[in-house]
Amino acid sequence: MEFRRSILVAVMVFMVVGSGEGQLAENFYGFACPNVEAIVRQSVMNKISQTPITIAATLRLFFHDCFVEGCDASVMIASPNGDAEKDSPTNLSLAGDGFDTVIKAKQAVEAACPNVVSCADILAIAARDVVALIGGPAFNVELGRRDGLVSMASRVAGNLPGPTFDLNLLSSLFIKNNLSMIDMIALSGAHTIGFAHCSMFSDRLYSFNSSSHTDPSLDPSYAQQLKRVCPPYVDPTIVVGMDASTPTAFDNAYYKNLLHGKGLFTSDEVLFMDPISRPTVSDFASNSRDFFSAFAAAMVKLGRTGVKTGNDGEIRRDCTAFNSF
Ligand code: HEM
Ligand SMILES: *[C@@H]1O[C@H](CO)[C@@H](O)[C@H](O)[C@H]1NC(C)=O
Ligand SMILES: *[C@@H]1O[C@H](CO)[C@@H](O)[C@H](O)[C@H]1NC(C)=O
Ligand SMILES: CC(=O)N[C@H]1CO[C@H](CO)[C@@H](O)[C@@H]1O
Repeated sequence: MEFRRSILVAVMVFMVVGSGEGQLAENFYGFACPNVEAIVRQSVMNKISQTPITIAATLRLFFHDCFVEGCDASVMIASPNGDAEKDSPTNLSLAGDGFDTVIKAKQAVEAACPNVVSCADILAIAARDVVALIGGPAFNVELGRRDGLVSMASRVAGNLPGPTFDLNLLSSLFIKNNLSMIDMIALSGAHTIGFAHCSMFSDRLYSFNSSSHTDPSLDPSYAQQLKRVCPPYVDPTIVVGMDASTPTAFDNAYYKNLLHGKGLFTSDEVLFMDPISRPTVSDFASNSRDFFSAFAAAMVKLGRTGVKTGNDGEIRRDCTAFNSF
């Protein structure tokens, strides 16, 4: 009787563990690769010390990965035919340093624990680390993602937001990914760091509408400043800091700027212009703790988007290529 009961308990424990297999967990690699987070962090720090651009590049790469096919490192795939996700025109501006961060961290992880940690998880850890390393919120990252088997340029369009989006377009795209309007406003705060090419906002300076060339929601002196850096027919490689006041700090200045007509994209400024999202922008502008906790919570939710777990997908050996090829 005792014997049979212990078998029953063992079977039940097995079932609980078995059904949890399909979920993300903070200690997912606790047995298989206990130091994975320390290894990635060290690799990310080395990379940042070589090129600080790594920080913004890695954070943006995570977002683009998650919104297309889910957080499954599909964005990392390199195709000899130039038709993978990262080859889409919307990716034109993804900085190479984000890709390099994941490739280097994967190499460091493989040296310690071969074939157990996914590229998708390494990107999620690296994106969390870059935020904390420049003074943003620190938070625990959920793990257990598997790498995807699909990466197609043709599947990017419609899944990533554009800089001219209004609140409805932004909200509906984020809601499609199980992210609320507050998550969307908090994640947009990622634009407190990083750079944008002039072409991303030049319509606001030179061709807004038939009665006004300049977007009237832009602060006039900020518009003048942007026109100086981005004259018509500017060199397409010229970039502008997206946070006009503290471009290299992860802080709530992004929201303070919006209050003063200094959001770089329409999709930034609209968060303050629209009365529905304005109260959240005002809160984040006056209370950086509220911004930090909302940002951390939204990053965890972003990291759950369309994930493959359990036996889905694969653990890629090389982040830029499917195992089967
Ligand atoms: C809400 C809708 C969003 C829109 C319309 C948008 C659009 C853009 C655009 C057009 C750029 C400039 C690209 C370039 O010219 O090089 C950019 C840069 C950037 N975005 Fe977003 N983005 C959005 C949300 C996000 C989110 C959710 C994150 C991350 C959590 C993010 C992180 C970044 C970062 C860090 C950069 C700077 C990249 C660099 O300096 O290399 N963005 N974004
Ligand atoms: C141009 O934009 C301004 C500010 O948004 C608006 O008031 C005006 O009606 C627009 N004009 C046209 C012709 O669309
Ligand atoms: C959103 O959540 C639902 C319910 O948990 C889930 O079935 C769906 O896959 C999620 N969508 C994304 C894009 O993660
Ligand atoms: C980083 C990266 O791979 N960028 C590519 C994005 O897509 C364009 C083509 O649309 C490529 O030229 C870039 O190399």
